[in-house]
Parts: sequence; C-alpha cells; structure tokens
Amino acid sequence: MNFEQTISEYRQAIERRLDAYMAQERIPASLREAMGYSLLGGGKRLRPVLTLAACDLFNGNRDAALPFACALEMIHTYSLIHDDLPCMDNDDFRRGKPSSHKAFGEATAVLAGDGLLSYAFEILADATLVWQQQISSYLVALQEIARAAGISGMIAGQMADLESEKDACADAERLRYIHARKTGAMLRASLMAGAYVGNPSDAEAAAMARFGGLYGMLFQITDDILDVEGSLISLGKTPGKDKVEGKLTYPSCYGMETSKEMARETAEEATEILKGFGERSWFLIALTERTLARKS
Ligand code: GRG
Repeated sequence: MNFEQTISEYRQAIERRLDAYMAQERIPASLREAMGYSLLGGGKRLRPVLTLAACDLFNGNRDAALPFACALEMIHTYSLIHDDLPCMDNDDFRRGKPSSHKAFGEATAVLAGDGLLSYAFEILADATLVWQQQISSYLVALQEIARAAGISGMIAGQMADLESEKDACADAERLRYIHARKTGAMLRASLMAGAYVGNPSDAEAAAMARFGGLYGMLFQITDDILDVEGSLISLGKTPGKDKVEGKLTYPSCYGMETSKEMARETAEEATEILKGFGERSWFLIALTERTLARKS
C-alpha cells in the first residue's frame, strides 16, 4: 500500500462512520442539518487519520479506534465553528464555504458546536463500554482527549490567544504556550488515543507523546506560514488574518525564513522519533514530510 491508498482508506472509513453518527434520527432535524453542514464533506480529517495511523502502528483494533477518531473530528469541528463566531475570530469562510453562523445564524452555530462537543463525549463513553476487554487503556485515551480539548488544553490556548491579540511579538514562550494548547494538544491527543487503543508499552506511549508534541508544533508553524502565503481557494478560509489582527505567530515572532527553518528542524526531530518504531512507522513519516510541505 502506498501513502495515497492508505490515507484514502482511512478517510473512507472515517467518512462512513461520521455519516452513520449523523444519521441518527434522535438528533432534531435543524440541529442535525447545522452539525452535518460543518462536519460532513469537508476538512482534511487530519486528527482522525492520526488516530487510525497510531492505532495501526501498534497493531490495534481499527474498529475500536474509529469512535475515538470520529469524536476527535467532532471536537475539532466544534472548535472551528465557535472560533469563527463574531465574538471570537469573526470569520466568514471555513472549509471552502460560508462559516456556520453565516449559514444558520449565531444561535444555531453555537448550538451546533455544543451538539458536536457533547455528542463526541457520548460516543467516547459508548465506545469504552462496548470494548470492555481493554477498558483501562480506552479510559486513558478518553482522558487524553478530554484534557486536550479542555481547561488545560485547547480552551486554555484559545483564552491565552484572545489575551495576546494586538501583541504580535510578545515573547516566544507565550507563542509556544498558546500553540501547544490551542492546536498542538488535540493533534497530540489524536495520536495518543490511537496509540492507547493499540495498548502500547510505557516507553512506546512516551515516544508517541514526544512525537505528538513535535507534530503539533510542526503543524502550527506551517499553519502560520500558510496564513501569510496561502490563498482562500487553497486554504478554504480567509488568509492574512493573523497579520491584520496583530496575532502572535511564528512569522511575527521569528520572521518567515527562521520559521521555515524551525519547521524543517521540527520535522526532522519528529521523524527521528518515528524511526525508533521501525518499518511500521512509514505512514506517519510520510505524513510528517507532507505536513512540512503542505499547501492547505
Ligand atoms: C473556540 C473553543 C474554541 C477553540 C478554538 C482550534 C481553535 C481553537 C481555533 C481554530 C483557529 C485556527 C484556524 C487555528 C489554527 C490551527 C487549526 C486548528 C487549523 C484548522 O485545522 P485544519 O487545517 O482544518 O486541520 P480542517 O478544516 O482541514 O479540519
């Protein structure tokens, strides 16, 4: 199997399962429409792909990993809907179409995000109950996700980001704090959740956590670079906003050339960790290379 075949297989499994979750008739029709508008048919599915890839790295049960993968995509999608609201980043476009509040109004967008967040944890609880034979490692996976999404993870990062606006080169320490939590935590948790479904040794889990931290940083540096160099078409969201809003980013703090060099060094360090897993890590190594070179 090559990279394209493997990622397409992962994505098909994710799309099928997300469709099934959203087909539940107990979700009221208007809420289902707004949740599905943002969740289905858009996005790179990076977080759930990381979960399935990490699960495969440890020969875990892919069926057991799928609910974790989908829950992570739901939490990620909720964060994008809420981040786009006028009271947050006020963005009109997301995933190549009008953002949720533009399509449905603010109140429905808030509820669509809330619905996705709470549904994600319902799915995680259900999965943990179904796969009882490994309940303790599934609970650790659930705990990783809750922490990454919550008060010391993404929400803490978003809060610090709000407080840093108009302070484009506050300091490098603050930049790392924000990005490790706002974006990095969920990417790291996506890998950790998949790894825990595969029941790793303590040393393997620690190596995966180190890789996850570096991968999150790589993703964020390249995201900041793309905000300067990307286009609305390639990104599916409005580029150039960081500068207009005076946001603290890698290019604002270090300049573009140094940011690109940091991205290369981070990718190299991340790849070295993966090599420790042997042949099985080929997919994650290829994904890291593509993240470094990404255009969307
Ligand atoms: C409002 C609760 C709350 C949290 C907001 C994630 C986040 C925190 C804000 C998103 C703003 C943003 C654009 C951050 C940069 C990194 C990022 C999360 C980019 C979007 O992720 P991709 O590129 O998007 O994986 P797709 O659409 O492909 O899933």
